[in-house]
Amino acid sequence: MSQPRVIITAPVPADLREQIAARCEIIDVPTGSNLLETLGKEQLANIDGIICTVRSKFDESVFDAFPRLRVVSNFAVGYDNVNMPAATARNVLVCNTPKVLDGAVADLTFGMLICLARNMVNGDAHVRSGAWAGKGAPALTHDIRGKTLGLLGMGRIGRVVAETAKAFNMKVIYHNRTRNTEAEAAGVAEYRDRDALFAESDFLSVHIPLNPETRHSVGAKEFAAMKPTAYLLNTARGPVVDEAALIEALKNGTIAGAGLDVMEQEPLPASSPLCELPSVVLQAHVGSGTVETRRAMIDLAVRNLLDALSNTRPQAIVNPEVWATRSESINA
Ligand code: 8YV
Repeated sequence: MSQPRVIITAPVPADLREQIAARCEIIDVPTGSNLLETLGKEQLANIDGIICTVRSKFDESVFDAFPRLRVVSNFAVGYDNVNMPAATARNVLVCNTPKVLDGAVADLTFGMLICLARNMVNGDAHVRSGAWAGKGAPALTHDIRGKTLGLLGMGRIGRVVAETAKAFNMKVIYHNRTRNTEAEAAGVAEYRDRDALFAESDFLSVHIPLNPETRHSVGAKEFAAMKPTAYLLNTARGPVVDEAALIEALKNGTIAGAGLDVMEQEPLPASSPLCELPSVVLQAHVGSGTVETRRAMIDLAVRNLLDALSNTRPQAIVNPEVWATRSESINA
């Protein structure tokens, strides 16, 4: 039997690439390039699997071009780049990389939170410019201890952020579609309804996935409900926040500032009004961007791909119903 053919359009280290090459024929595609424009029709028709980043979009028309596709292994925990109903309807297994990045994303969330509360970006510029000698130290900033951190979303990442906040003696409140009674019982966070979450938080951190229901779900109404001294943090997905409304809220002083690792358009153009606002700390979608975490993510993504192609249940499946049908037909 011929080897499965797989597209690699994610950064795969040499040792893992060898593992794939031992069992599959590899077709390399530069990360983020349009698959349908890069590959010929015949090549597309013979692909069994793909390992990709969130920059590869899978809508109906893309799936239609891959009639043999059995697995999309996403090098990410988020899978908003994949039309899930379309994948499931075509029996394509979708895998992701949960858990291994929780700590790194929580750390970046806290890094931005402290940067904002202590005005560290401005502090750095103040020292570099020599203003310290002339004007003295910059204005006083604010404590984070004793303040309230509100988490919109209490999945795995939200939970690690909550635990981290406890080490800073913060009060943690959360809102989630389903209550996390385990986290509540462990004393990690108190539940609030959505309106109370926005009204009470000194820092409001977004940890929900992007889908049609959550797109722009944090907007003008939510900012108006927040304290004028409060900060927004987003390490989830840019389009969850209505960016135009956020820019307005920052300009008008409706809220005090924002820490953003994700934006509506990535890479963020330097011409964005966000780049002009001193109350904003910006990062380049690097929540999971540490050597250790990215290695753990790609280890898992490659394992997911190879398992799916050898009919072994992958560790992290987004649409287990596809696996159930597949294993039924294997065992029949
Ligand atoms: C990206 C992410 O995967 O995991 C996610 O959902 O958004 C990130 O960790 C990362 O940029 C690698 O592509």
